Amino acid sequence: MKNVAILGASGLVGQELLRILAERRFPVRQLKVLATSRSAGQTIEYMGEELTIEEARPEAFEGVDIAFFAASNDASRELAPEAVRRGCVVIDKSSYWRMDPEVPLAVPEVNPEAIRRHKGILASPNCSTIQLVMALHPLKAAAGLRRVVVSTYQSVSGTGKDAVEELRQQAPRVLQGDGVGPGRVYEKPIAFNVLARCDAFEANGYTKEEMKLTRETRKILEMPDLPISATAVRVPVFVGHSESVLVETGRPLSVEEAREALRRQPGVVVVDDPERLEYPDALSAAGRDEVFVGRIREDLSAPGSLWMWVVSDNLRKGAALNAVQIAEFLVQEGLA
Ligand code: 11C
Repeated sequence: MKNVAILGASGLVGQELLRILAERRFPVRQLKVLATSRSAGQTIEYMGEELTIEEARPEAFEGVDIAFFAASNDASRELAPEAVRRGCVVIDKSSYWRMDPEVPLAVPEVNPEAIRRHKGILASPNCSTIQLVMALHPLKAAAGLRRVVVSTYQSVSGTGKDAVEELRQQAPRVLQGDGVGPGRVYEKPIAFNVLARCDAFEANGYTKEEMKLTRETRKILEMPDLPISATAVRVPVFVGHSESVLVETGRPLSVEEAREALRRQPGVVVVDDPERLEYPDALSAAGRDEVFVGRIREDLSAPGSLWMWVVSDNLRKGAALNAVQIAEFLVQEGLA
């Protein structure tokens, strides 16, 4: 049994962490729920028990074996080393530590060996990266990878609670025929719209989300020079990120070979039967643990490349579930 803490327990990912720890019967001896000062004092339910959110100070991590961090980059930067100093293993959902060469960036079905190398902090990747590498990994194992081009269709829950609320409020107003202006979260209406920006722009014209997809995928697949390019788009969907992925494999794979490789990948479900109109969609993926892959077809412009459509619940496999799977691996292997 482990003493567990969740920093950011009142956020969307924090709430999902509580649900998943309970669902999977994670061996929790004692659970501490922590937050930066704003939510401290509020209460939260875990398995029928009411827990009071404590302010996340360094001393709060005394006696904690495993801490999930689902708060800001600043909180992770400041508090993760404090927690590690106190003997705690940190599984961080922020992006702060992900590209640190000393910190494993782990998806347990893809690079479990990275988890064994941890020095106290482990990073869980960005949601859109996790589902992408889950689909790329079996293709890499089957035929190698030469080039990847990905366009994402990301739900508003990836931005957080305020964005979910913004879509909820705008949608009925648009349906009533009222005009909707810029929101507080997005600079343009999100209801019935498609926004070609996830997160801030970087100097190279790509957004931070697009560069996370690029850099994190290279690190997880241990292919530092993999040619990969991304376009990340926000769509008016509450939960579930979708991705259109073009993969050039090392040796050409037939569609059936690719389906077979994907079917063998734990955590991936192939939903790909055009005759029966079966393909993955965000609504069906929401609430599920798996990464769904379909629309696998040869690229007509460049023989030897394949297209696929990859969908997953961004709050579960994209965030909380992946973090809990890392923790389960740590416990199984005696690493925490
Ligand atoms: C989004 N992928 O959908 C982001 C949310 O680095 O973990 C998660 C950000 C991160 O906007």
